[in-house]
Amino acid sequence: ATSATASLNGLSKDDIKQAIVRHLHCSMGTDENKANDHAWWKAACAAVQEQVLERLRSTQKAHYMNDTRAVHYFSAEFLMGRLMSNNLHNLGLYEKTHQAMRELGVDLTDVMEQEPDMALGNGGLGRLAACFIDSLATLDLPAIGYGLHYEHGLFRQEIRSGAQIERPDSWRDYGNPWEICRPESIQEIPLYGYVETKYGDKGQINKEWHPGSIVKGVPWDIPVVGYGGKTVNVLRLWESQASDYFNWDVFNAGGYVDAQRENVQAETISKVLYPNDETEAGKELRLIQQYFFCACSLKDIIRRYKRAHGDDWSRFADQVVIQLNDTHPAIAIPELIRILVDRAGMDWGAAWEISSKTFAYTNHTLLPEALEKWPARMLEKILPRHLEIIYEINHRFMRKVEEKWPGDDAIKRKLSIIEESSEKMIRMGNLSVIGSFAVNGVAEIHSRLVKENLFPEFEKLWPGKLTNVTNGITPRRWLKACNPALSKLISERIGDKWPTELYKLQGLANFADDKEFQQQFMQIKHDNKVRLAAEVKTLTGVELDPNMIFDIQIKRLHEYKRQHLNLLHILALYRRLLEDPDYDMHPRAFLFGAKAAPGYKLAKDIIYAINKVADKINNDVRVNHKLKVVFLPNYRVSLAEKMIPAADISEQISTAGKEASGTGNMKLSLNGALTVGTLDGANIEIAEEVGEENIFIFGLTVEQVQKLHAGGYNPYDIYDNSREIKAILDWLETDYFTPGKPGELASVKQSLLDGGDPYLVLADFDAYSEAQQKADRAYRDKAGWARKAIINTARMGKFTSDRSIREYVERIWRLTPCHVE
Ligand code: 26Y
Repeated sequence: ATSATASLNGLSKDDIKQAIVRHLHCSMGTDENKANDHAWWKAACAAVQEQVLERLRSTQKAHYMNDTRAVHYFSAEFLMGRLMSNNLHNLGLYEKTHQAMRELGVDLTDVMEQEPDMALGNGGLGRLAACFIDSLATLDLPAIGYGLHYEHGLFRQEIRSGAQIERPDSWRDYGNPWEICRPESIQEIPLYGYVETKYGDKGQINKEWHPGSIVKGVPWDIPVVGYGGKTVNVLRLWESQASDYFNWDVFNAGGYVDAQRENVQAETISKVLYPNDETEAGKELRLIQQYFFCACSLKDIIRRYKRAHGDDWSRFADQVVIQLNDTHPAIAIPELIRILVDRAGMDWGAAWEISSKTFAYTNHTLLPEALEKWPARMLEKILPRHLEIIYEINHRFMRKVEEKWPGDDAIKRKLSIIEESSEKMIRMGNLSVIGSFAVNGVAEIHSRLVKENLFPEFEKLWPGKLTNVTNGITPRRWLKACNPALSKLISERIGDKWPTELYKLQGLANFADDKEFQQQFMQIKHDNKVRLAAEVKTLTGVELDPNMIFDIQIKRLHEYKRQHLNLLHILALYRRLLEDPDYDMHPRAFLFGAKAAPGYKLAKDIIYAINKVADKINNDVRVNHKLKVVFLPNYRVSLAEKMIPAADISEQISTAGKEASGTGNMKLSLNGALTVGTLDGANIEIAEEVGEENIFIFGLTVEQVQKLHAGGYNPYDIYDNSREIKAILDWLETDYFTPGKPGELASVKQSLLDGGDPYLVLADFDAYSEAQQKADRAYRDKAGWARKAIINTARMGKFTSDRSIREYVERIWRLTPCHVE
């Protein structure tokens, strides 16, 4: 066994073989001769799951016996991807299973391609949750992830004639072998209806919510295997079903209630993941989704707490900490208060004391359009009691604000949970800050901006409550599993402890100038490029020469992420090559992967423009030996795992101040890609780690961006004064890229001129072009580039999600590990 963990695992190759064949026979009802890859995959999963479930039982027993404090990670999204390879690696069974299957005449890598991605998330925030639960299990921390069991995850993207088409994602169509249904833990969740005020005999007021509708929450557990295979935590996802509950209140109250009554089609609640990120749609069903999974999860937590502590609530906040992944689960705050006040009969002060020591909140964005607000009217209809509770929280908070800033109504208006616009809105960010004991941003610069710009007065009210925890990624998935050749090379040089002690990678810096190591490192990169080129050929028909620079931008499509800046630069190169066939550049392939929110018109237009430009360039024999452009359809975790190991250049080019952190930037750099990036999010911290000679930083800083906007930025000034920019933008309006259909790409130009260029694409263009030229020159120095690439890998130790989790544990969660036998 090559891995350190493999020796910990008693299973032999023959045991694995037997288990797989047994499942082929007994679970799949087929045999070695008839089985196709899908059947092999299922049988192999079942064999692995046996191991997983045994460890799950020991873990749960250990947690129960120790009655440990645990973190409950509430997230509307968990972007898990595939689990097979990850579980095998974390159990230390990968090599043995690979051999076992080879002896059975099947190839494990082919078989693993059968697994659909678990795409229950949009992008960064959802993938972060997945990396975090991996680290929590690896660090033997008592933790549970809570979320929604969407029947359909993020849509599957097809590209037809260059345009994005959305198709439903069906990750469970043929059954998901990893999940376990737990009907014994079903919950009933109330919705709609009205609140009755009751007066007690001592003059006290009691509120009772008479719901108009009840839905059932059915939990599905996905085991989360820690590296080393000792702790197996769970991700518990709630599926909604119609309730057979007969609602007596509704029945007895008669006509009045009928008027209040609303029927949700219970099954629709967990049907589909909303494909928007960063723009809040304000849809009723989305609010119901949020409340549904929070209410189910809280009931689950309280049931478990009561099993150990009965009706004694005094230790609740010692045992339970709930992390809110953005404001999406913020409705859990009034829900807990409701349970404590209305159900447990606690007075407000005692309930607030508990609740405000239980919740902590992570902010992931400063973009105003991404800050969640719900119409008070909508809350009143769906969750009437919660609206009352929010008003009470706000009322008491406003008294505190009055004490601090007497008579200052402007500050009150700003800090209030309630926005008094034409339609009264509930600001979930404000609620989250007020209702939590800790608030964090996700990278240094982002946390500073949260403090200075988003919630400045909150910092004065509660000094120290706002902090930073820089994001991280799990090196198990994002290096060990996805880049096996590089992992092996690394282990040969520095030992095999790096997956859990990523700072050990700095040992590689000693070999940065070692010719043999450089050659091995770059050969692996080359082989990964060959493999990706084959995949690109299959998916798009485009042929890539692996000697080209592979320049990769993979992330959701957003104006602030500026895929169109990349596109403009590609057009500039194209034009330079047409004007001067000897234009000096190393051949380069630009690869994109991106999904656009289905309702985001300009984002879809940018995808269309990339595809049309790609078509033209790839078929233009004058340039296509030097320039290729590929848009890979249906970007997702499993595709990222193939693209990232093959990247030479990582595009991280958001407008400074807009990208909270980024995590793809870390994955690419870890795999030896060099970043072309702005001083934004975690790029700044990556630059600090790798040193300025190993990264291509360009563009406006946050302060310069603010100044430019304040001074009245006019993109026409740039357009009128730059021959190149003018030519490129005008080119987009012709029918050069869309023969016979001039104007099809005009919206991109339009957004950058009459649209005001809100993300300063034109303002950063020249600096970007220069940085790209530097990267091009640097690449031609083979040894120099190898050195830089090695240093990138060597300096990524900081960005393991284990480090992020340790910071959460020390500064926010205060957990102690619980070791499992
Ligand atoms: C309100 C709703 C429409 C919504 C849904 C999803 C709003 C936002 C999102 C997702 C946001 C997201 O993924 N943010 C990203 O979080 C990453 C992890 O912290 C960051 O690295 C990344 O910069 C940030 O854009």
